[in-house]
Amino acid sequence: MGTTGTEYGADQIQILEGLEAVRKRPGMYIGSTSSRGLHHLVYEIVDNAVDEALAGFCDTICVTINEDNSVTVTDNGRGIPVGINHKTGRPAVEAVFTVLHAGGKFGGGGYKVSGGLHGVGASVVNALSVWLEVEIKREGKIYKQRYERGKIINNLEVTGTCQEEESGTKVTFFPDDLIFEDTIFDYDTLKYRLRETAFLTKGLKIILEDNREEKRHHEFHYEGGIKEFVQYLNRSATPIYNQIIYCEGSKDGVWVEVAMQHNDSYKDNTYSFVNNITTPEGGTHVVGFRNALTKTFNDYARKNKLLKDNEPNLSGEDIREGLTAIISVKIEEPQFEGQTKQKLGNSEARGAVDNIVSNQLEIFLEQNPQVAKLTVEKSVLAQRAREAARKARDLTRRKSALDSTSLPGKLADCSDKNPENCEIYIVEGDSAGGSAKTARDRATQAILPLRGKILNVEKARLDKIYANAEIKAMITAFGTGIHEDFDISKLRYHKIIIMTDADVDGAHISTLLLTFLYRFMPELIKEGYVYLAQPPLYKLEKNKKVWYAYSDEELNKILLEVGRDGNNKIQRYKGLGEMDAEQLWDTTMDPKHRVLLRVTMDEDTSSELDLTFTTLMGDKVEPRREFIEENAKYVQNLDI
Ligand code: TTJ
Repeated sequence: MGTTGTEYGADQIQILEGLEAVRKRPGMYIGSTSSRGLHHLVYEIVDNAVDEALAGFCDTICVTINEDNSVTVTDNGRGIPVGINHKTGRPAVEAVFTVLHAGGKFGGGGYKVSGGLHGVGASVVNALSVWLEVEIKREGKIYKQRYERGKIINNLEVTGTCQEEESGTKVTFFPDDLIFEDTIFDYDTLKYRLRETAFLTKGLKIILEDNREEKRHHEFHYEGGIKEFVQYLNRSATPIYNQIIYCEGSKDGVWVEVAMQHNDSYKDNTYSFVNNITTPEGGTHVVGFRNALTKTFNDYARKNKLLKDNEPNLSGEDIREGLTAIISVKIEEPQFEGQTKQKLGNSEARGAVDNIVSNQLEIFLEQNPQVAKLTVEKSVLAQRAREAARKARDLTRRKSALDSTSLPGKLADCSDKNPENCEIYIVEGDSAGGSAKTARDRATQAILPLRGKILNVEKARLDKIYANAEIKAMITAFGTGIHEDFDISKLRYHKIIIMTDADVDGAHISTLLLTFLYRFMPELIKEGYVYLAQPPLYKLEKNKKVWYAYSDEELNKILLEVGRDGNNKIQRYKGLGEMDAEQLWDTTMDPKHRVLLRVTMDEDTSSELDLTFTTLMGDKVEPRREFIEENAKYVQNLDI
């Protein structure tokens, strides 16, 4: 057997056709060819190593972004088997990288390999890489094989020796720029996801390293697993008791782990995972959890006279007010449902989670009556506030203040009634609002001026939020309604553009507005309807010619071009109000010249995004300072 060159038999031809299909329709296998799909490549490889950790044979995984932007994933597991498969006559490892496993995650169909929960992705990653190399340490030998765009370049060969007891797998791949729109890995995206993976796999150490220009390094290792995840998510909040409630067990082939703790905020902050993959749309596991929580707390409250006979039951929403929870299930053959295949469908998961949480939570509450008392008291307050909010909403609904039949007085609406053509500018302050009203294209651009700082929805209960004038004006103008009435098909503008001053106050107002949209109308962000306007920072005039600069770098570039001398008068804009209508139109509102940033969210790391808002908008100063320090360099990246 030679070490290079490969003879192709019928099996190999079939394999090549399989991987060719992946290259033809990559979206079917990794969701998309955007940056999200690119990062999926890393998760697909890492998942294989995580499976080895779940099987109990590996405790450390290293992920390195190399100088050339290739990525290396190493584990200290048993090493992928290298023995010859009797059927194919080829080493087992070869099949891992060249045989496409049935279906593929995003195309539907099963995707499980022997014992592991993930681990189909390696051949997909191989197909979508310019090159991929695997190195395996096993039984004193080091084995290596290389592939290019999925094709075997050389047979598996022994390249050296290692300690007999040493073992592990190392995979390096270079993503294909013929496939991906962008092949540059983002360190933070990997950081958030790998931290989450480490939380979900207690005891596993994950090391992340960036060896490109800017060297970075993180280590994630949580002996407490999801209990530490809940602590981490609550680190900017104020818990109402110290304990983390924890339940685990297995029933009908479903392994269940739940951790939770209430804080003094008003929102439900529950994240659910199936086989370490986030399920933003929930599913049967979440239904089972909610059932158990509502039933157990009500039973306890009745039995211990925390609720009187004449008082109504607490609703699920009441009990989940201020709850931070992680629901993690592991299941051999998960069925995903819904449009985006992100909702767990297996009915056995509902029963398993319900049963395990009910039994263990009941015992926990008996043993920790103080936790039960504090939670029930908070839930009763939530119940009253919810009732008040409902009355306020009903009242305003009757007065039709929240539907678009009576638009807010401050809104200067556009004349075009086709939402696809229409934009609404949400503008800070009346004076900037005035300029914007003069400047706008009346046919398609509506202006809604807001006065001063808007309400911080992280710190207010529902009744207060719905009573807030600025928030009511936005809801009415958008036309979508809110809460159970929300209907995105009624949206009156397909661009919602936040326009604030290019200074610290402006950034704060933008964040408050985004927080409101993220918490109350996340669909608007998910569907890509929300934008940030980019007003210029400087105006430069010379010989009657005008330039605008949107950053300091841009200003310097322009100065280099036109020459810096006494004849140009540079003007620094302190706010939108300093621009006259014509300048505002030219620089910020004219669809032909303006720069708009679309606000997007990465659902793969949504727990991190949530934490960003809690940290930025919450009460605690220290986590906020840390967050800003840690992210100061990256805040120009307005992708939230
Ligand atoms: C499979 O069952 C027999 C013993 O070895 C098991 C196995 O394949 N383990 C394994 C796979 N450990 N690590 C991997 C792996 C690691 C990386 C980084 C990438 C891939 C594709 C697999």
